[in-house]
Amino acid sequence: MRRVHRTCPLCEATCGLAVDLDGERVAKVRGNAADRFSRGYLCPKGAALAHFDEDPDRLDGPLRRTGSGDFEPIGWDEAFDEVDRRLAAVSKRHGRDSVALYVGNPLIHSLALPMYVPALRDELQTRNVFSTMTLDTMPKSVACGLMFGDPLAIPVPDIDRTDHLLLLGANPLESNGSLWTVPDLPRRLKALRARGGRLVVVDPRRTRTAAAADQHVFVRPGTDAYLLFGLVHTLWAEGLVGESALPVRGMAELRQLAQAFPPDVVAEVCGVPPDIIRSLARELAAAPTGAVYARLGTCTTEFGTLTSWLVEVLNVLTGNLDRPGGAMFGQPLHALRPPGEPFRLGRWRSRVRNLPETMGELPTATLADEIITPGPGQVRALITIAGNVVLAAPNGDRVDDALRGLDFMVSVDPYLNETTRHADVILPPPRLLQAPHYDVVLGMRAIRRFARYSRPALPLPPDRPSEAEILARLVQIASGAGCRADPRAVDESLIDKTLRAAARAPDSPLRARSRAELHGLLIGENGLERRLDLMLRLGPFGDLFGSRRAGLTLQTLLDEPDGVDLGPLQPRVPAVLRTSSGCIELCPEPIVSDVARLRSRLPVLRNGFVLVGHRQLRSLNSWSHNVPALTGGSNRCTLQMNGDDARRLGLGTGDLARVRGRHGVVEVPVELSADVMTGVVSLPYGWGHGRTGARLRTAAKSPGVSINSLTDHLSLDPLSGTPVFNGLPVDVTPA
Ligand SMILES: Nc1nc2c(c(=O)[nH]1)N[C@H]1C(S)=C(S)[C@@H](COP(=O)(O)OP(=O)(O)OC[C@H]3O[C@@H](n4cnc5c(=O)[nH]c(N)nc54)[C@H](O)[C@@H]3O)O[C@H]1N2
Ligand SMILES: Nc1nc2c(c(=O)[nH]1)N[C@H]1C(S)=C(S)[C@@H](COP(=O)(O)OP(=O)(O)OC[C@H]3O[C@@H](n4cnc5c(=O)[nH]c(N)nc54)[C@H](O)[C@@H]3O)O[C@H]1N2
Ligand code: SF4
Ligand SMILES: [Mo]
Repeated sequence: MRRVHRTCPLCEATCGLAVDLDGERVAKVRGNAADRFSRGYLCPKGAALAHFDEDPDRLDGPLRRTGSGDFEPIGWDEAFDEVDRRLAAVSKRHGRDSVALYVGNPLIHSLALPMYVPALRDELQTRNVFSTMTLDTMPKSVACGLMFGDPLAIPVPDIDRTDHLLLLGANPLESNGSLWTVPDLPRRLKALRARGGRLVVVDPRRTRTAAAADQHVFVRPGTDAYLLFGLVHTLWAEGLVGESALPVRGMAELRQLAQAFPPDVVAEVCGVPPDIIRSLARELAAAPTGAVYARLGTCTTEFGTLTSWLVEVLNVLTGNLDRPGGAMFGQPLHALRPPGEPFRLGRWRSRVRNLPETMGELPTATLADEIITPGPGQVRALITIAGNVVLAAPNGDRVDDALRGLDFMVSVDPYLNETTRHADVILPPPRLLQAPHYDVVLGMRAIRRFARYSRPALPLPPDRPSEAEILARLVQIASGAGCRADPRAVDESLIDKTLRAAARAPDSPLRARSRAELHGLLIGENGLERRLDLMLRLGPFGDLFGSRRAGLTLQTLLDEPDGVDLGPLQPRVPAVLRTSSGCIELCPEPIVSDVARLRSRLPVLRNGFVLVGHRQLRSLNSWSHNVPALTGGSNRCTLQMNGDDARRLGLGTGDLARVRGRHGVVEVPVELSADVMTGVVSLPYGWGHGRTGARLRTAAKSPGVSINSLTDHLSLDPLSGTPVFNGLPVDVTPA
């Protein structure tokens, strides 16, 4: 028996776990009480980590699709050979843009993925890059990119020091936070209230988080932008906007824009009484410190970017942006890629629907169009990495059909699932406990300046490549070096590139040092660790190769398996700003134009049902339903609806309802719930496992339906290209 401490890779909370191993098997998973960040917290998914890890349906080697549509096991060399040959053939014949890339959500929980996917993108040189960002976070990135100049500069609520939290469209007591790395949120929320702070939740469902709040406000789905504009309007109308200590531009214009949205006018659209709107604004302004935070339920709506913008506008107007207890910019302990030019939207457009590029990507909602529509630049080959786009994308059934038409598809994924069943080759990463862990991405969203590194808890089986090696070999293939090239060369060349750039920076202490010397100083058992060491040494607290005394290196993290905690966040304006003006832009042009769209829809009130999604505590996107320990109980795919609505339709709990969206229909059992607003129905996201060809034996027993059989690939937030997953009109009848 031995115990290892490591990070849970399943959600954004990044809890520290204590895992007891009996040989190669997990005997017990506990929250690590000694962990400096999560202090012993563990949720049911973390407790089931061993079951994820030991799932017999996880693939233990590469698969190749045969002529008859079955899969056969093949060796790793053969698999990479096939990928090389077939990708090269497509690219040679049809050009670089004919190869597309789709990267899924586990990227943000991985060390290997964020370390190689950017290099893979660079080498592929295709415009057809897609990811979950345009199904999830892009509205935030666009709003913050335009306001702060950097799409990665997304503030997080400083929960441990705040007096007031206004949460919209987020249910962190079940999701454990998103774009907000905050382990042990239940305790932190309790502490907030115990010190006299206030929690207010705005959601069309009375969620677990809403039930734990001081106040829950029902809102009509998709209308938060109106509600928040009502708050902004109130702040000005009641003289609650102070002088900003921050460098801001556009105050007068903002005030002008808000005039069209008085509480009495917006109340009708968002279903929140004007008095409540005014009191939400007053309380936020009166609190000594406070933060507004809005997440998935508000991002994936018709006005997702405007809503995300208004959140930060409120944080600025109430003096809460960038101050302790307010909404603060995260500070990872490692160096990030140097920020480029100030953020710009739409540097190019998608071929078929002319949709704007954001952060170098095109909207995933148009992936199927790019595959289906003939013509120069048509996508004919697809690489998916850690993504289940068939269940994740709007109108997923259309994506499912589109994937059948590809000339070649390769997937890096542990499962043969709804998406990878279309692949010609599947390259499975090893078990979770065979992988190292460091939070490259989530470090940016953490509420403390914290980092933790875990080496693999278990060794790789012989001849099994790590996920880092799989990806490095794909980088080599994409670069034209071929499948036989040494994957370690990728790391060494990236290290070299980073060192050159670091030495070029004005007044860099590395200028006078030889690169060979610096290479020689890096520690680590492999290229991935050496790169991490480099990022830590060059980071804001790094040792700069001895130039900064007691600075961080990988060794510091290796010596502290319970994590290195450098304390709470500190104000970062103006250093964090990348706008060309050097100021916070309150009224960037693309936003102002979109406000006109918001205004023009003001009188529109919908009749009939609208659909929203939700997440479940014991479920993880689309890929946990195969874990027996997490199935059953509350973990079912049902249509939540209000009792009054259900009775009107003659539906009771357990009855089948037929739900019709613009492109598809599903039949699903109803669950009556007083917690859902009238006129709203809600399906959990991530279900719909009943497709032939997948190898998910447990999930297939209770497949549920996919909410994305109902959503619409044409219905997007125009600025970010993100689909309307929430607030979509649907038709509900008894089945
Ligand atoms: N247990 C668990 N945890 C997870 C995941 C999981 O699948 N399971 N997934 C992870 C991922 S990828 C993400 S992105 C995060 C998401 O985490 P959160 O951002 O917390 O999102 P959800 O839990 O989906 O909750 C969204 C809420 O928005 C509400 N909502 C819907 N429409 C509207 C609207 O128009 N306005 C408002 N104000 N509210 C609305 C819904 O009722 C729902 O309660 O969770 C992560 N954590
Ligand atoms: N209608 C509706 N649609 C939604 C949402 C919604 O709320 N409503 N939520 C959206 C959101 S927030 C998100 S993030 C997306 C998620 O979209 P995706 O990321 O495409 O979907 P996931 O279900 O997270 O699938 C993750 C995939 O990665 C694989 N995987 C797991 N771990 C690893 C690993 O370590 N390495 C590799 N290579 N693969 C791994 C899993 O087997 C699975 O195939 O869906 C979006 N779609
Ligand atoms: S909250 Fe998230 S990180 Fe923590 S144990 Fe649960 S799944 Fe893992
Ligand atoms: Mo997500």
